[in-house]
Amino acid sequence: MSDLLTIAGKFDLIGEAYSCKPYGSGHIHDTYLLEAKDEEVHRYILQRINIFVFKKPEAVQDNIWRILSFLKKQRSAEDTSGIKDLHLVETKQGEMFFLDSSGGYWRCFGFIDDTFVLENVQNPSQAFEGARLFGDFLARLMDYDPRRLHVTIPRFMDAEWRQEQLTMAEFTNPGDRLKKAQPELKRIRQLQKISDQYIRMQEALPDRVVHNDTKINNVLFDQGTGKGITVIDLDTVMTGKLLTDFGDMVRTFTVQGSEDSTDKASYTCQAALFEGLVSGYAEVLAPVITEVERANLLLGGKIVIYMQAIRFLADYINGDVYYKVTSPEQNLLRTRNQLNLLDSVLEQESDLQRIIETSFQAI
Ligand code: ADP
Ligand code: GN1
Ligand code: MG
Repeated sequence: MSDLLTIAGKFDLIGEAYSCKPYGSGHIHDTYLLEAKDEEVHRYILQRINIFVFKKPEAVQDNIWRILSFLKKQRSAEDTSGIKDLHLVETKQGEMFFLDSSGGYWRCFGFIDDTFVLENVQNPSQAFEGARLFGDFLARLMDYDPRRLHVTIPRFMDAEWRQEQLTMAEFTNPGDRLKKAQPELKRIRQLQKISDQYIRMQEALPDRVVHNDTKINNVLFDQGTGKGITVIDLDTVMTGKLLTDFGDMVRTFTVQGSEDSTDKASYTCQAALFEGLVSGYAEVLAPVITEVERANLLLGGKIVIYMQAIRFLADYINGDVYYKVTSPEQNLLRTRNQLNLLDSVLEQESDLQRIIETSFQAI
Protein backbone atom coordinates (compact mmCIF):
# COMPACT_ATOMS: atom_id res chain seq x y z
CA MET A 1 0.00 0.00 0.00
CA SER A 2 2.70 2.51 0.92
CA ASP A 3 4.39 1.96 -2.47
CA LEU A 4 1.07 2.62 -4.16
CA LEU A 5 0.56 5.76 -2.11
CA THR A 6 4.07 6.95 -3.00
CA ILE A 7 3.23 6.46 -6.67
CA ALA A 8 -0.13 8.17 -6.18
CA GLY A 9 1.74 11.12 -4.67
CA LYS A 10 3.51 11.69 -8.00
CA PHE A 11 0.21 12.82 -9.53
CA ASP A 12 -1.37 16.21 -9.27
CA LEU A 13 -4.19 15.12 -6.94
CA ILE A 14 -6.51 17.28 -4.89
CA GLY A 15 -5.72 16.41 -1.26
CA GLU A 16 -3.45 13.78 0.27
CA ALA A 17 -3.67 10.16 -0.97
CA TYR A 18 -4.63 7.81 1.89
CA SER A 19 -6.16 4.67 0.34
CA CYS A 20 -5.49 2.64 -2.80
CA LYS A 21 -7.28 -0.68 -3.45
CA PRO A 22 -7.59 -3.05 -6.43
CA TYR A 23 -10.66 -2.19 -8.47
CA GLY A 24 -12.77 -3.40 -11.41
CA SER A 25 -12.54 -6.49 -13.55
CA GLY A 26 -10.63 -5.45 -16.67
CA HIS A 27 -8.47 -8.15 -18.27
CA ILE A 28 -5.47 -5.99 -19.02
CA HIS A 29 -4.19 -3.36 -16.56
CA ASP A 30 -3.73 -3.32 -12.80
CA THR A 31 -6.46 -0.93 -11.73
CA TYR A 32 -6.83 0.70 -8.30
CA LEU A 33 -9.39 2.97 -6.70
CA LEU A 34 -7.38 5.77 -5.15
CA GLU A 35 -8.76 8.09 -2.48
CA ALA A 36 -7.29 11.38 -1.38
CA LYS A 37 -8.68 13.94 1.00
CA ASP A 38 -8.54 17.55 2.09
CA GLU A 39 -11.85 18.76 3.55
CA GLU A 40 -13.55 16.15 1.41
CA VAL A 41 -12.69 12.86 -0.28
CA HIS A 42 -11.51 12.90 -3.92
CA ARG A 43 -11.49 9.65 -5.86
CA TYR A 44 -9.25 8.61 -8.73
CA ILE A 45 -8.43 5.58 -10.84
CA LEU A 46 -4.75 4.69 -10.66
CA GLN A 47 -3.53 2.17 -13.26
CA ARG A 48 -0.32 0.37 -13.97
CA ILE A 49 -0.30 0.01 -17.75
CA ASN A 50 0.20 -3.53 -19.03
CA ILE A 51 3.44 -3.18 -20.98
CA PHE A 52 3.35 -6.73 -22.29
CA VAL A 53 0.18 -5.78 -24.17
CA PHE A 54 1.04 -2.13 -24.86
CA LYS A 55 4.69 -2.06 -25.95
CA LYS A 56 4.66 1.73 -26.32
CA PRO A 57 2.86 3.13 -23.26
CA GLU A 58 3.96 6.68 -24.13
CA ALA A 59 2.06 6.35 -27.42
CA VAL A 60 -1.03 5.06 -25.57
CA GLN A 61 -1.01 8.06 -23.25
CA ASP A 62 -0.35 10.46 -26.10
CA ASN A 63 -3.37 9.11 -28.01
CA ILE A 64 -5.61 9.37 -24.95
CA TRP A 65 -4.47 12.91 -24.32
CA ARG A 66 -5.09 13.88 -27.97
CA ILE A 67 -8.54 12.33 -28.06
CA LEU A 68 -9.67 13.78 -24.74
CA SER A 69 -8.39 17.24 -25.68
CA PHE A 70 -10.24 17.06 -28.99
CA LEU A 71 -13.47 15.96 -27.33
CA LYS A 72 -13.17 18.67 -24.70
CA LYS A 73 -12.71 21.42 -27.29
CA GLN A 74 -15.54 20.08 -29.39
CA ARG A 75 -18.13 19.96 -26.62
CA SER A 76 -20.09 23.18 -26.61
CA ALA A 77 -21.18 25.05 -23.51
CA GLU A 78 -24.83 24.33 -24.41
CA ASP A 79 -24.31 20.56 -24.57
CA THR A 80 -27.19 18.85 -22.78
CA SER A 81 -26.37 15.21 -23.59
CA GLY A 82 -25.20 14.47 -20.05
CA ILE A 83 -22.22 12.63 -21.54
CA LYS A 84 -18.98 13.15 -19.63
CA ASP A 85 -15.51 12.43 -20.94
CA LEU A 86 -12.64 10.97 -18.96
CA HIS A 87 -10.23 13.34 -17.29
CA LEU A 88 -6.56 12.41 -17.37
CA VAL A 89 -4.68 13.59 -14.27
CA GLU A 90 -1.15 14.79 -15.00
CA THR A 91 1.85 14.15 -12.79
CA LYS A 92 3.17 17.02 -10.69
CA GLN A 93 5.78 17.41 -13.47
CA GLY A 94 3.03 17.85 -16.06
CA GLU A 95 3.53 14.39 -17.65
CA MET A 96 0.78 12.01 -18.78
CA PHE A 97 2.31 9.04 -16.92
CA PHE A 98 4.78 8.27 -14.16
CA LEU A 99 7.63 5.82 -14.79
CA ASP A 100 8.71 4.09 -11.56
CA SER A 101 12.22 2.82 -10.79
CA SER A 102 11.35 -0.76 -11.81
CA GLY A 103 10.03 0.24 -15.24
CA GLY A 104 6.32 0.36 -14.32
CA TYR A 105 4.21 2.91 -16.21
CA TRP A 106 1.46 4.50 -14.11
CA ARG A 107 -1.39 6.79 -15.04
CA CYS A 108 -4.28 8.40 -13.26
CA PHE A 109 -7.85 9.38 -14.21
CA GLY A 110 -10.49 11.28 -12.31
CA PHE A 111 -12.99 8.74 -10.92
CA ILE A 112 -16.41 9.35 -12.44
CA ASP A 113 -18.63 9.42 -9.36
CA ASP A 114 -22.19 8.15 -9.01
CA THR A 115 -21.78 5.62 -11.78
CA PHE A 116 -21.86 1.85 -12.07
CA VAL A 117 -20.36 -0.67 -14.44
CA LEU A 118 -22.23 -3.69 -15.78
CA GLU A 119 -20.54 -7.01 -16.31
CA ASN A 120 -23.70 -8.06 -18.15
CA VAL A 121 -26.59 -6.23 -19.69
CA GLN A 122 -29.81 -6.99 -17.82
CA ASN A 123 -32.39 -5.43 -20.12
CA PRO A 124 -32.75 -3.94 -23.63
CA SER A 125 -32.65 -0.35 -22.42
CA GLN A 126 -29.15 -0.87 -20.99
CA ALA A 127 -28.06 -2.31 -24.35
CA PHE A 128 -29.64 0.74 -26.01
CA GLU A 129 -27.77 3.12 -23.70
CA GLY A 130 -24.37 1.45 -24.10
CA ALA A 131 -24.69 1.41 -27.89
CA ARG A 132 -25.89 5.01 -27.96
CA LEU A 133 -22.78 5.97 -26.02
CA PHE A 134 -20.30 4.09 -28.20
CA GLY A 135 -22.12 5.42 -31.26
CA ASP A 136 -21.86 8.96 -29.92
CA PHE A 137 -18.14 8.45 -29.28
CA LEU A 138 -17.57 7.34 -32.87
CA ALA A 139 -19.72 10.15 -34.26
CA ARG A 140 -17.90 12.81 -32.24
CA LEU A 141 -14.53 11.55 -33.52
CA MET A 142 -15.61 11.55 -37.16
CA ASP A 143 -13.80 14.82 -37.78
CA TYR A 144 -10.60 13.69 -36.08
CA ASP A 145 -7.83 12.90 -38.54
CA PRO A 146 -6.98 9.21 -37.90
CA ARG A 147 -3.42 9.77 -39.12
CA ARG A 148 -2.75 11.74 -35.94
CA LEU A 149 -3.12 8.64 -33.79
CA HIS A 150 -0.35 6.19 -32.94
CA VAL A 151 -0.88 2.48 -33.54
CA THR A 152 -0.95 1.19 -29.96
CA ILE A 153 -1.37 -2.49 -30.86
CA PRO A 154 -0.42 -3.35 -34.43
CA ARG A 155 -3.03 -5.29 -36.45
CA PHE A 156 -5.39 -5.31 -33.48
CA MET A 157 -8.59 -6.12 -35.40
CA ASP A 158 -6.87 -7.90 -38.28
CA ALA A 159 -8.52 -11.29 -38.80
CA GLU A 160 -5.60 -12.65 -40.84
CA TRP A 161 -3.16 -11.70 -38.12
CA ARG A 162 -5.29 -13.34 -35.42
CA GLN A 163 -5.31 -16.54 -37.48
CA GLU A 164 -1.53 -16.37 -37.90
CA GLN A 165 -1.16 -15.94 -34.14
CA LEU A 166 -3.21 -19.08 -33.56
CA THR A 167 -1.13 -21.00 -36.09
CA MET A 168 2.06 -19.83 -34.35
CA ALA A 169 0.68 -20.94 -30.99
CA GLU A 170 -0.19 -24.36 -32.45
CA PHE A 171 3.24 -24.67 -33.97
CA THR A 172 5.21 -23.76 -30.86
CA ASN A 173 2.77 -25.15 -28.27
CA PRO A 174 4.77 -23.62 -25.39
CA GLY A 175 2.24 -24.54 -22.68
CA ASP A 176 1.91 -28.14 -23.96
CA ARG A 177 -1.86 -27.68 -24.07
CA LEU A 178 -2.52 -28.36 -27.74
CA LYS A 179 -4.10 -31.76 -27.24
CA LYS A 180 -6.85 -30.37 -25.03
CA ALA A 181 -7.63 -27.62 -27.52
CA GLN A 182 -8.35 -29.92 -30.51
CA PRO A 183 -12.20 -29.68 -30.60
CA GLU A 184 -12.06 -25.87 -30.44
CA LEU A 185 -9.34 -25.71 -33.11
CA LYS A 186 -11.47 -27.89 -35.35
CA ARG A 187 -14.54 -25.67 -34.88
CA ILE A 188 -12.49 -22.54 -35.58
CA ARG A 189 -11.28 -24.09 -38.85
CA GLN A 190 -14.87 -24.87 -39.84
CA LEU A 191 -15.78 -21.22 -39.30
CA GLN A 192 -12.95 -19.88 -41.49
CA LYS A 193 -15.46 -18.65 -44.10
CA ILE A 194 -16.53 -15.83 -41.73
CA SER A 195 -13.02 -14.50 -41.83
CA ASP A 196 -12.71 -14.93 -45.62
CA GLN A 197 -15.93 -13.01 -46.10
CA TYR A 198 -14.85 -10.18 -43.78
CA ILE A 199 -11.39 -9.89 -45.32
CA ARG A 200 -12.91 -9.67 -48.82
CA MET A 201 -15.36 -6.95 -47.97
CA GLN A 202 -13.38 -4.78 -45.50
CA GLU A 203 -11.79 -2.82 -48.35
CA ALA A 204 -15.24 -1.38 -49.03
CA LEU A 205 -15.53 -0.05 -45.49
CA PRO A 206 -14.41 3.49 -44.64
CA ASP A 207 -11.57 3.99 -42.18
CA ARG A 208 -12.78 5.71 -39.04
CA VAL A 209 -11.47 6.52 -35.59
CA VAL A 210 -12.95 3.68 -33.56
CA HIS A 211 -12.91 2.64 -29.91
CA ASN A 212 -11.88 -0.97 -30.57
CA ASP A 213 -12.90 -2.31 -27.13
CA THR A 214 -16.63 -1.65 -26.95
CA LYS A 215 -17.16 -4.13 -24.17
CA ILE A 216 -20.07 -3.52 -21.78
CA ASN A 217 -17.76 -2.95 -18.79
CA ASN A 218 -16.13 -0.08 -20.66
CA VAL A 219 -19.29 2.01 -20.24
CA LEU A 220 -20.12 3.90 -17.05
CA PHE A 221 -23.86 4.20 -16.29
CA ASP A 222 -25.38 6.96 -14.19
CA GLN A 223 -26.60 5.65 -10.83
CA GLY A 224 -29.55 8.03 -10.76
CA THR A 225 -30.92 7.80 -14.30
CA GLY A 226 -29.42 4.51 -15.53
CA LYS A 227 -28.25 6.32 -18.67
CA GLY A 228 -24.83 5.65 -20.21
CA ILE A 229 -22.62 8.63 -19.43
CA THR A 230 -18.94 7.84 -20.03
CA VAL A 231 -16.93 5.68 -22.38
CA ILE A 232 -13.73 4.44 -20.72
CA ASP A 233 -10.71 2.30 -21.70
CA LEU A 234 -9.38 4.40 -24.57
CA ASP A 235 -6.10 2.49 -25.04
CA THR A 236 -7.10 0.92 -28.33
CA VAL A 237 -8.71 3.94 -29.98
CA MET A 238 -7.16 3.81 -33.45
CA THR A 239 -8.06 3.83 -37.12
CA GLY A 240 -10.40 0.94 -37.82
CA LYS A 241 -13.80 -0.14 -38.97
CA LEU A 242 -17.23 0.62 -37.52
CA LEU A 243 -18.19 -3.04 -38.00
CA THR A 244 -15.81 -4.30 -35.33
CA ASP A 245 -16.99 -1.68 -32.80
CA PHE A 246 -20.53 -2.88 -33.45
CA GLY A 247 -19.34 -6.48 -33.32
CA ASP A 248 -17.77 -6.25 -29.86
CA MET A 249 -21.09 -4.91 -28.59
CA VAL A 250 -22.93 -7.88 -30.08
CA ARG A 251 -20.38 -10.04 -28.29
CA THR A 252 -20.77 -8.43 -24.88
CA PHE A 253 -24.22 -6.75 -24.83
CA THR A 254 -26.46 -9.60 -25.98
CA VAL A 255 -25.42 -12.32 -23.52
CA GLN A 256 -26.64 -12.88 -19.98
CA GLY A 257 -23.60 -14.71 -18.62
CA SER A 258 -20.00 -13.66 -18.18
CA GLU A 259 -17.15 -14.65 -20.51
CA ASP A 260 -16.19 -17.16 -17.81
CA SER A 261 -19.66 -18.62 -17.40
CA THR A 262 -19.96 -22.36 -16.89
CA ASP A 263 -23.65 -22.17 -17.77
CA LYS A 264 -23.65 -22.61 -21.54
CA ALA A 265 -27.22 -21.36 -21.94
CA SER A 266 -26.34 -17.98 -20.43
CA TYR A 267 -23.78 -17.30 -23.15
CA THR A 268 -26.07 -17.10 -26.18
CA CYS A 269 -27.33 -14.13 -28.16
CA GLN A 270 -30.65 -12.78 -26.85
CA ALA A 271 -32.64 -11.16 -29.67
CA ALA A 272 -34.31 -8.61 -27.34
CA LEU A 273 -30.93 -7.34 -26.11
CA PHE A 274 -29.66 -7.29 -29.70
CA GLU A 275 -32.65 -5.15 -30.66
CA GLY A 276 -31.89 -2.69 -27.84
CA LEU A 277 -28.28 -2.48 -28.99
CA VAL A 278 -29.14 -1.89 -32.66
CA SER A 279 -31.76 0.76 -31.80
CA GLY A 280 -29.28 2.70 -29.64
CA TYR A 281 -26.61 2.55 -32.35
CA ALA A 282 -29.09 3.52 -35.07
CA GLU A 283 -30.32 6.49 -33.06
CA VAL A 284 -26.93 8.21 -33.26
CA LEU A 285 -25.36 6.70 -36.34
CA ALA A 286 -28.21 6.31 -38.84
CA PRO A 287 -27.43 9.70 -40.41
CA VAL A 288 -23.74 8.90 -41.01
CA ILE A 289 -23.40 5.15 -41.47
CA THR A 290 -22.67 4.10 -45.07
CA GLU A 291 -24.90 1.65 -46.92
CA VAL A 292 -22.16 -0.99 -47.01
CA GLU A 293 -21.53 -0.65 -43.26
CA ARG A 294 -25.21 -0.96 -42.44
CA ALA A 295 -25.71 -3.96 -44.71
CA ASN A 296 -22.77 -5.79 -43.11
CA LEU A 297 -23.25 -4.98 -39.41
CA LEU A 298 -24.03 -8.56 -38.51
CA LEU A 299 -20.84 -9.73 -40.16
CA GLY A 300 -19.09 -7.36 -37.71
CA GLY A 301 -20.65 -9.34 -34.86
CA LYS A 302 -19.58 -12.66 -36.34
CA ILE A 303 -15.99 -11.64 -37.07
CA VAL A 304 -15.38 -10.13 -33.64
CA ILE A 305 -16.74 -13.20 -31.81
CA TYR A 306 -14.68 -15.42 -34.13
CA MET A 307 -11.50 -13.38 -33.50
CA GLN A 308 -12.14 -13.37 -29.76
CA ALA A 309 -12.45 -17.18 -29.77
CA ILE A 310 -9.10 -17.32 -31.57
CA ARG A 311 -7.48 -14.85 -29.17
CA PHE A 312 -8.59 -16.74 -26.06
CA LEU A 313 -7.57 -20.07 -27.58
CA ALA A 314 -4.14 -18.81 -28.68
CA ASP A 315 -3.60 -17.48 -25.16
CA TYR A 316 -4.66 -20.82 -23.67
CA ILE A 317 -2.18 -22.67 -25.89
CA ASN A 318 0.53 -20.09 -25.14
CA GLY A 319 0.10 -20.62 -21.38
CA ASP A 320 -2.03 -17.58 -20.41
CA VAL A 321 0.44 -14.82 -21.18
CA TYR A 322 -2.02 -12.14 -22.34
CA TYR A 323 -5.35 -12.25 -20.48
CA LYS A 324 -5.58 -12.28 -16.70
CA VAL A 325 -6.74 -15.70 -15.47
CA THR A 326 -7.55 -17.15 -12.07
CA SER A 327 -7.58 -20.82 -13.12
CA PRO A 328 -5.61 -22.84 -15.70
CA GLU A 329 -8.50 -23.69 -18.04
CA GLN A 330 -10.16 -20.30 -17.96
CA ASN A 331 -9.04 -19.25 -21.43
CA LEU A 332 -10.27 -22.57 -22.85
CA LEU A 333 -13.66 -22.04 -21.19
CA ARG A 334 -13.73 -18.50 -22.58
CA THR A 335 -13.03 -19.90 -26.05
CA ARG A 336 -15.89 -22.39 -25.74
CA ASN A 337 -18.25 -19.63 -24.68
CA GLN A 338 -17.30 -17.49 -27.69
CA LEU A 339 -17.87 -20.45 -30.04
CA ASN A 340 -21.21 -21.16 -28.39
CA LEU A 341 -22.22 -17.52 -28.82
CA LEU A 342 -21.15 -17.56 -32.45
CA ASP A 343 -23.27 -20.66 -33.08
CA SER A 344 -26.25 -18.94 -31.52
CA VAL A 345 -25.76 -15.85 -33.73
CA LEU A 346 -25.52 -18.07 -36.80
CA GLU A 347 -28.71 -19.92 -35.84
CA GLN A 348 -30.64 -16.65 -35.54
CA GLU A 349 -28.99 -14.90 -38.46
CA SER A 350 -32.10 -14.05 -40.48
CA ASP A 351 -34.01 -12.76 -37.42
CA LEU A 352 -31.08 -10.60 -36.34
CA GLN A 353 -30.68 -9.22 -39.85
CA ARG A 354 -34.37 -8.30 -39.88
CA ILE A 355 -33.94 -6.43 -36.59
CA ILE A 356 -31.12 -4.39 -38.15
CA GLU A 357 -33.25 -3.52 -41.19
CA THR A 358 -36.28 -2.47 -39.14
CA SER A 359 -34.33 -0.51 -36.52
CA PHE A 360 -32.54 1.57 -39.13
CA GLN A 361 -35.73 2.09 -41.16
CA ALA A 362 -37.46 3.39 -38.03
CA ILE A 363 -35.06 6.34 -37.76
P1 ADP B 1 -8.82 -2.70 -18.52
O1 ADP B 1 -8.16 -2.30 -19.81
O2 ADP B 1 -7.96 -3.57 -17.69
O3 ADP B 1 -10.18 -3.24 -18.80
P2 ADP B 1 -10.15 -0.21 -17.70
O4 ADP B 1 -9.52 1.09 -18.07
O5 ADP B 1 -11.32 -0.63 -18.50
O6 ADP B 1 -9.00 -1.34 -17.69
O7 ADP B 1 -10.57 -0.12 -16.17
C1 ADP B 1 -10.98 -1.27 -15.43
C2 ADP B 1 -12.24 -0.95 -14.63
O8 ADP B 1 -12.01 0.19 -13.76
C3 ADP B 1 -13.44 -0.56 -15.47
O9 ADP B 1 -14.17 -1.68 -15.95
C4 ADP B 1 -14.25 0.29 -14.48
O10 ADP B 1 -14.96 -0.55 -13.58
C5 ADP B 1 -13.19 1.00 -13.68
N1 ADP B 1 -12.87 2.36 -14.15
C6 ADP B 1 -11.89 2.71 -15.03
N2 ADP B 1 -11.83 4.03 -15.20
C7 ADP B 1 -12.80 4.57 -14.40
C8 ADP B 1 -13.21 5.91 -14.10
N3 ADP B 1 -12.61 6.99 -14.66
N4 ADP B 1 -14.22 6.10 -13.21
C9 ADP B 1 -14.83 5.03 -12.62
N5 ADP B 1 -14.48 3.75 -12.86
C10 ADP B 1 -13.47 3.50 -13.72
C1 GN1 C 1 -9.56 -7.00 -23.14
O1 GN1 C 1 -9.16 -4.39 -21.43
P1 GN1 C 1 -10.47 -5.10 -21.49
O2 GN1 C 1 -10.67 -6.09 -20.40
O3 GN1 C 1 -11.57 -4.09 -21.64
C2 GN1 C 1 -8.95 -6.83 -24.53
C3 GN1 C 1 -10.06 -6.81 -25.58
C4 GN1 C 1 -10.82 -8.11 -25.52
C5 GN1 C 1 -11.35 -8.30 -24.09
C6 GN1 C 1 -12.01 -9.65 -23.93
C7 GN1 C 1 -6.20 -4.37 -25.15
O4 GN1 C 1 -10.42 -5.90 -22.89
O5 GN1 C 1 -9.51 -6.65 -26.88
O6 GN1 C 1 -11.86 -8.09 -26.42
O7 GN1 C 1 -10.31 -8.19 -23.11
N1 GN1 C 1 -8.16 -5.61 -24.60
C8 GN1 C 1 -6.94 -5.64 -25.18
O8 GN1 C 1 -12.78 -9.63 -22.79
O9 GN1 C 1 -6.46 -6.65 -25.71
MG1 MG D 1 -11.76 -2.29 -19.73
